[in-house]
Amino acid sequence: MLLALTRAVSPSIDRCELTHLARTPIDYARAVEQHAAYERCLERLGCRIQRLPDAPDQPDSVFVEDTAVVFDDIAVIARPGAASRRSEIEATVAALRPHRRLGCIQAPGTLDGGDVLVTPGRVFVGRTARTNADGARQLASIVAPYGFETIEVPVTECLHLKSAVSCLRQGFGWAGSREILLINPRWVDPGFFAGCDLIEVDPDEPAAANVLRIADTVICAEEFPRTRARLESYGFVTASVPASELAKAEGGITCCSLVVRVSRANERSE
Ligand code: CIR
Repeated sequence: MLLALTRAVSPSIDRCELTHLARTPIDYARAVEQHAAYERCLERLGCRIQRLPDAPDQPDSVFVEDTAVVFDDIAVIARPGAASRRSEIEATVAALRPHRRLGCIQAPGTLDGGDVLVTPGRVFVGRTARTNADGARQLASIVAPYGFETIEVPVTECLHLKSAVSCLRQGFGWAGSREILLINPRWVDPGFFAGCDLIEVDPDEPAAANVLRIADTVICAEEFPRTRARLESYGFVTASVPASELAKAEGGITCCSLVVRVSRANERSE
């Protein structure tokens, strides 16, 4: 069973952190509607939604992805690079504790979940304004015992690594078990992903690389139809959700959930 942790859009979203975008007005009601459509899409694809408690005073709290990285055997609680976001982790700790052993990134390390791309056996960590060398090193040592090699990837043109590259398929690619990634090669150097098959976003849709794979379906932002059509031409099953309002807060499709594979035993004990 897949559990998707989500969190309501905060009414203070207009005070969100911004790094690469200029501040433009966010239509709160529309953002709430779009977020509800996102949750419905996750449900349709088989996820059970668990909403974390509302956090009206935490402008960026809808972007739960940044608060943790979930593996099959452990979850790593992040230490967000933006100080304004650090208190968001408490709700994530409480929600993940029943399902995973927890590791934690400690000061002076910083790490945002949006900077971590997990593939079988390899974890790519974006080195950004949010994730520092110490945070990346701590993550590497927490996950090494579980068989993961960690690869640091410099990212400069966008907020997070996963703004520039995300997973389309894990483990069962076109050539045996190669990974297939969706990438904007202008935002991150494809050379770091040797051994993976890469599909590029449409050049007119630079922000389209952030997609979320649930089971066999790739959820894309409605605003990027060309990249979605490109994925379908490669045989991917896709779904789309409107994501224009949260994009003004520099959020994408992966950012609004933390997906946790939950065992039936845990399901019963909840
Ligand atoms: C921030 O700057 O932290 C938020 N305004 C956007 C975070 C988006 N999260 C993500 O890409 N994982």
